[in-house]
Amino acid sequence: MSALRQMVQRAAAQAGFELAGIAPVGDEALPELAHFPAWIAAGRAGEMDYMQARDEQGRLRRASVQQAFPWARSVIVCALNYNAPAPCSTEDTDPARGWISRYAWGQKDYHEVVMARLRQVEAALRAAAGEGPDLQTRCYVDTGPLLERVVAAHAGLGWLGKNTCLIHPKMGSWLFLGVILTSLELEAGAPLPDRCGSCTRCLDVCPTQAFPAPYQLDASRCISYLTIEKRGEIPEGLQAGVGRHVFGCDLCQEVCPWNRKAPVSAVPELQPRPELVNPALEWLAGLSEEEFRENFRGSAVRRAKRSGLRRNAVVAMGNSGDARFLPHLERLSHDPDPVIASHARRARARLARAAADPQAVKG
Ligand code: B12
Repeated sequence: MSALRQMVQRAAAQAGFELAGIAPVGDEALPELAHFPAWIAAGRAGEMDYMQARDEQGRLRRASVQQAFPWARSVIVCALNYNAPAPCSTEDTDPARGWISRYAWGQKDYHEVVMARLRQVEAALRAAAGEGPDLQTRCYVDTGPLLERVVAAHAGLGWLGKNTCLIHPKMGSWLFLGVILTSLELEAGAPLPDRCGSCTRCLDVCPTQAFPAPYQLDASRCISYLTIEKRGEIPEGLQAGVGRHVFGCDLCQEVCPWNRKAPVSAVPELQPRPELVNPALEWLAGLSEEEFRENFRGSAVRRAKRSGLRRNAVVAMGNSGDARFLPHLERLSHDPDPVIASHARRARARLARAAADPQAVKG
């Protein structure tokens, strides 16, 4: 058992993962999953319907790894560092530019980058375990019906922080996770202690008050959800809070003391494309369908679609306090896309108010 465990650790390191561990799959071993049904019932998932998938018995699939994967005995969890040597949105100065989240700056979509490495670990495991007819394995990055951070914590990869992110004492939280479910009973790791202490920086910094309490995120208010997952209108009351975040948001991680000394990633496919770090809002709002396709081919940013990215750039212009955007917003308020047009009208009104009363922008 421990020989296989060591082999998994070695294979993960060879594949380029910084951290790897093994978690059990039983409900009692993963007590945090018990919060999931209440989280769904409270509407925290917003319009992310896939989070509410149920099995034939009507049980939420994500509430139990054991029920979703009855054949599984263990789950291998691997983490890949995506930190980049580039500024944070908290160091922002130029009002004409917005912020794409750090995780999407890379040359390639992280799903592919992590999955390719997981497959290497899976192949090594299958070879070492002896390919029997009963051996089952399944790899996921994001898309499986399981809470990757919960299993990562129980594999000993870090603790679940007050911002709900997995935090490692040396690596911080700029980590992608990937999992390999297996029918093999492997020796599990032990969880690390919670080191958030009395710190509340992540909770206090959130401009949309997305944390109803420490360790809980109301995803329906999270800027990441509003700018990536939410289609159509961003609720009017949250538009100002989105600031100049045009794809995802890193604020609750940028202020985390555990990220101060986080090492930089050496993964070639995750090195930042300079044009995606703090991009010009005018560029994003003006992207044609073809330019969007060309610029974001193979990039995680594609998920927002052109319409979503332009909508977000328009909202950001309205929050910029930069009166030079007024004529752009006037033009965009007649855009053929009704979502762009309605957001541009509101953004223009916000910006005009701010231009008339600059003090209001600061508040
Ligand atoms: C849906 C999703 C989102 C949603 C919802 C996020 C969320 N917190 O749930 C949105 C779009 C908002 C989002 C945002 C981000 N995401 Co995301 N996301 C996911 C996804 C696909 C599912 C997450 C999930 O199941 N959430 C369900 C809720 C219930 O989980 P939770 O909030 O962690 O809840 C736990 C605790 O809060 C606690 N809890 C909940 N209620 C209560 C109540 C009480 C009383 C208590 C004590 C505790 C408690 O227990 C819960 C577990 O049951 C995962 C991949 C996966 N399959 O796991 C990636 C994932 C979590 N995301 C990831 C990333 C990188 C991000 C962003 C950083 C991207 C960005 N910069 O914009 C942000 C971070 C925002 C944040 N603070 O979480 C990484 C996280 C890596 C890490 N180090 O933690 C993952 C693992 C993807 C990956 N493969 O790497 N994401």
